Amino acid sequence: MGALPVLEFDGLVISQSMTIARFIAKKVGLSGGNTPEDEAKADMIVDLVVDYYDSLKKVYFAGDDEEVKKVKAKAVFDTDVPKFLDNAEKLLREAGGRFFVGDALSWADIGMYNALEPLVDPASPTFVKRMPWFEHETRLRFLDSRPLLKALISRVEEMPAIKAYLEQRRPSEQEPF
Ligand SMILES: N[C@@H](CCC(=O)N[C@@H](CS)C(=O)NCC(=O)O)C(=O)O
Repeated sequence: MGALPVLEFDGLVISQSMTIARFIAKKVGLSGGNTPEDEAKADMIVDLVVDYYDSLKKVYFAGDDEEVKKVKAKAVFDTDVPKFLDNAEKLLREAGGRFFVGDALSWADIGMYNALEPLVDPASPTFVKRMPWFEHETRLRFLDSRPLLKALISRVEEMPAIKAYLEQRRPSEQEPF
C-alpha cells in the first residue's frame, strides 16, 4: 500500500485513513444517516477537520527549531484555526446544536472531537510534546466564544463506549499523525 495506516478486514485490505474511518463508520452505523444527503453532511465536517489537520501539520512537522515553529504556529493559530472553529460552530448551530447530522452521534462528531480535544486536555501530546510553549490557558480560550463546540466535546466524551475507550487509550493514540 506504501503508507500507514492500513486496515485488514475479512480479506479486504485498504489504506488511506479517511477511507478506513468512513468504512468503519458505515459498518457500525455512524456514517451520518441513511441518505446520501445526510452522509454528505457528515463527510463535509470530516473534510473540514482534515483541512484543519493540514494546517496543523505545517507546525507539527516544521522541524526542531522552536523559534521557526513558533512563527508558523502564530500564523496558523491566528488565522486558519479561528476560521475553522467559527465555521464548525456555525455548521453545528445550523444542524440544531447537538450533533452535526440529525440528532444522533456520527463519525463527524467523533472526528471533530478528535480535533478539539487537544485544546482542552492539559496533557495533550499534540501540544505538550510538539508545542510545549502553547499554554493550556491559551488553548482553552479558543473555545470560550464557541459554546456549541465546547459542549460537543463533553457530549461525545461522556458517551459510555467512548468514555471506556478514552480511559484505556494509549498515549500514542492521542497523537494526530
Ligand atoms: N493520506 C494518507 C497519508 C498517510 C501517511 O502519510 N502515512 C505515513 C505515516 S502517518 C506513512 O506511512 N509514511 C511513510 C511513507 O509514506 O512511506 C492517509 O491519510 O492515510
